[in-house]
Amino acid sequence: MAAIKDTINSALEKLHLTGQQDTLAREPTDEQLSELKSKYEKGGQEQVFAFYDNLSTAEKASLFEQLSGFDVDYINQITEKALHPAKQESAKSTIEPLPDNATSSVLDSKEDDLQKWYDSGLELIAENEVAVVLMAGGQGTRLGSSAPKGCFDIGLPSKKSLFQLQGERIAKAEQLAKKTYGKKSVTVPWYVMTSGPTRGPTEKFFEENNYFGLERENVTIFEQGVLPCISNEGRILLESKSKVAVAPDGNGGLYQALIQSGVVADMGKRGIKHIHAYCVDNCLVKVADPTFIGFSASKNVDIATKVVRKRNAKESVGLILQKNGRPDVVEYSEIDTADAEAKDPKNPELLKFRAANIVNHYYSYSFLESIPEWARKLPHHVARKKIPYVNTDNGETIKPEKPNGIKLEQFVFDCFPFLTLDKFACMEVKREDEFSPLKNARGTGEDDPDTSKKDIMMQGKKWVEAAGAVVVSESDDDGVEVSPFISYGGEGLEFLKDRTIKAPAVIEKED
Ligand code: UD2
Repeated sequence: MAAIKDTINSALEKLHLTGQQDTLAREPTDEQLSELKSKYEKGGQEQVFAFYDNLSTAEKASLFEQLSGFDVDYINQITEKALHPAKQESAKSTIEPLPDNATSSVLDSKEDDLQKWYDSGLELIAENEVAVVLMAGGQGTRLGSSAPKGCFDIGLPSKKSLFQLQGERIAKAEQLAKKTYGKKSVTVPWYVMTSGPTRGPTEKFFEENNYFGLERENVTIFEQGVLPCISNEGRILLESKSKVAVAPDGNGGLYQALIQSGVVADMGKRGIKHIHAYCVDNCLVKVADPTFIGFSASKNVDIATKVVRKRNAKESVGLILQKNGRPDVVEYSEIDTADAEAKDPKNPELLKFRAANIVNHYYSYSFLESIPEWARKLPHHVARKKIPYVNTDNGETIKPEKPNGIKLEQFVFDCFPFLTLDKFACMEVKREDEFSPLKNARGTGEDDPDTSKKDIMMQGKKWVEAAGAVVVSESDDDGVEVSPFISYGGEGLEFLKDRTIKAPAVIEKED
């Protein structure tokens, strides 16, 4: 039998299959198979081999490869913690808003502080010390789109997608730094994290759009990991007789992925010191924001995060706060109502916890270098789901009516408590300038394509009016789209002084 397998494997090698997705997995030898089987049996997960003997050679090879990629003990350990969380800490963990010295607010910062942060951040970009990481592995379930969210056209006059807006803002930041600091060339590398379902379509979209004018070698698309879906009884579920049911491991999977994909190593080779990581669905995001980079670098922190004022107690945002004296975030899906609705004792008009997370984080390079020391300590959160699976007793595929299992995901902000408060900073920014997430399908009326489009058009209108132009429009909803190539944050629009602009309009040329 072993001889036949060797013949098959050498035949596969001769096929010279190229490309990651075409490489056929190799069928295991008998000893490889029995070694893996015993690991799963010891871990009480032997059901994943229920149909193995009747699979085709290719199916055996791909199931063997998939199962070899999992650490059964680690999966059992995180499953146990997820299904049977340790009793709540004896003293209910004390959550408090961040202390004033850990936060700064653009809303009430002095103009010269903001200018100082902007200038120093732009200089760091000019020194090629800044990189950008985009989290784009989420699937737009609530949006109702099957394509990756970054591809979404929110209906701007230019029809630009979120990815294009973000790519053009990077190009503009490079150009501003180059011009201001007289550099021959400036590069802000863009690392785009995708997941299994979003990788292919994202790569295709970037190719088709010629990387939005950026140099191909400065744009890296990498993939986050997956975790098996688990039954309510703690068993790994099969999606088919030859495939384990898996799901992306959450945006907290970013950290392992940054190491395993070689992104941190590449940043090191390029001399990167400051990293901006952000959420794909925020159409107003200031990618590689010089002010945020300068602010964070000046505080010499390992992590900084941008927040906006929470809209109301029910808004689906995490809350940046301190827990037991450490920076922390409580996700909207896990905060209890009393805390969400608590009022500020000094000002009952305001929510006590109002620093809303907007997935907009700064990291020092040295912090990302330390990922291997703590990545496995990052907790997993449980999402109870209806997960189609194969009944390993009779081979039947079941589409459950109610949640029959859990998906385990990590949250990107769960490493915040690994820091002491002096290595953490928080910058409050204006929601209208910096946060308009695309979460819901058109027509929802909140955080949907129409609110995204409107927020961009209103921002552009504010910019051109501040530059001295007059905007005329039939309806207040008509605004002005200003291309990122013309202005990053409202600067450089003097050429529009005394111009009359008929909205809706697009400003994409300096003529
Ligand atoms: C996120 C934040 C929440 C709040 C809200 C505001 C987390 C864990 N929660 O909630 O606190 O800030 O956004 O908009 O950050 N992603 C991946 N891989 C995954 C899952 C998500 O890359 O496996 C990316 C996703 O593409 C997006 C970002 O992470 O860029 C946030 O994901 P989401 O929109 O699903 O998170 P949401 O809205 O539940």
